[in-house]
This record gives sequence, structure tokens and C-alpha cells, in this order.
Amino acid sequence: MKAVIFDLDGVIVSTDHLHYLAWKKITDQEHISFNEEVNHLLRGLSREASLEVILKQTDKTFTLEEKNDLIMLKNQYYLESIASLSPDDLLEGIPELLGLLKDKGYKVAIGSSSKNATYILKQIGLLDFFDAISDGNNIIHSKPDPEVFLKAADMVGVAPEACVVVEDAKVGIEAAKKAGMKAYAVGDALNSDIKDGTLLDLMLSL
Ligand code: B16
Ligand code: MG
Repeated sequence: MKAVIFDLDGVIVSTDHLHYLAWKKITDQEHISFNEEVNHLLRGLSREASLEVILKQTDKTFTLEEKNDLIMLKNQYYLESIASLSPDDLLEGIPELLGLLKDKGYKVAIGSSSKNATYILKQIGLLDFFDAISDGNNIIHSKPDPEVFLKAADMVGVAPEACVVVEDAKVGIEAAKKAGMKAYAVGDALNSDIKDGTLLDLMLSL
């Protein structure tokens, strides 16, 4: 192992609930049923793919323009909520793990579906910490496609087989495996049958 690629939302910082609240405002406005259970299915998906999953809950149809408007409005709500993120919002154990990886000479990268990744990293004080940031802005295909992780590996100059991924989404675990990387799970991804271990397993192996 030469590099560790971290998913952002749900691994480094718990913005997943803020995504939920922003989508919930949209679905309430549009009278579409939406709950935490459906929200789990959105983990790791792009904005566009997330909306498609949400719209499966309704018979109403939307034009492409209407869908784009909903996506933009959801992002506005989400941006308002992440404006108050701070270094205090880092998930438990993450600062220690990141510090240890750097001390031991591993490359560390972000592999996130979010187009807001740079802004979030700035808010939590980690913008300059990572060796590479691969996110929703530099990919065409979102997780479970391996593109975001393969780009991260390329950015840090490490072969995919020497990279491991930390993920909270089942689609993220799938993406890591497709990239030929080991996948360590936290949160919802602990339910994945194809993970290689948990975040604790990774920490104990260092
Ligand atoms: P944005 P991750 C993902 O981030 C989230 O899990 C997912 O819920 C969200 O739809 C996606 O980012 C896009 O985010 O709207 O900020 O571009 O878990 O891959 O870090
Ligand atoms: Mg995530």
C-alpha cells in the first residue's frame, strides 16, 4: 500500500445529513415522498443520479430544464448549510489517522463525487493537506464507476493496486473494487459484501 484515497462526504466529514435536509426541502416543495432510507441510496451518487433515484418515488414527470432547476435549487440549500462547516466537524479519529498516514509517508488523496469538495475541504481546514483532490468536477462517470479513484491514483502517481479506498457508500466500495483497489468501509458501507475490511482494520494494519 502506497496511497490512501478517502471519500469525503460520510468519511472525512458528515455532510450526508445536510444533503438529506437539502433534498428534503425540494421533495417537500414538490410533494414527493422522501425519507432517510431513500437517502442512503444517494450516497456517493452524483447530483443528477441522486435526483433520478428520488423521482422514482413519484409518477410526476419533469422536463430536463425542470430537473436542472431542482438540482440547482438543492445545491443552493446545501451550500447555505455547509457555509457553517468548520474543523470541528471532522469525523472522530480522522485527524489522527490523516496525521499518521502522512508521518508514515503514504500519499493521501480525496476521491469524492461532490462538485463542492474543494469548498468543503477549505471549510474544514484541509484544503492544503491532500496530495490530490479527485472529485465530481474531473469525472464523467460517477460511482460505482471507478473513474474518480483511478484519476486520484494517477494524480498521486501510484498504481491502482497500491491504493486503498475508505468509503461510506456501497457504490463507492464497488467503484474501488472495479479500480483494482482494496476497499475499507465506514457507516452504511459496512453492509457491503465485497468490502475488504473496516476502517478499524485499516488503522490496525498501519
Ligand atoms: P454535490 P462523496 C457525494 O459525496 C455524496 O455522497 C452524494 O450524496 C452527493 O450527491 C454527491 O457527493 C454529489 O455532491 O452535490 O456536492 O456535488 O460521498 O462521494 O464524497
Ligand atoms: Mg461518501
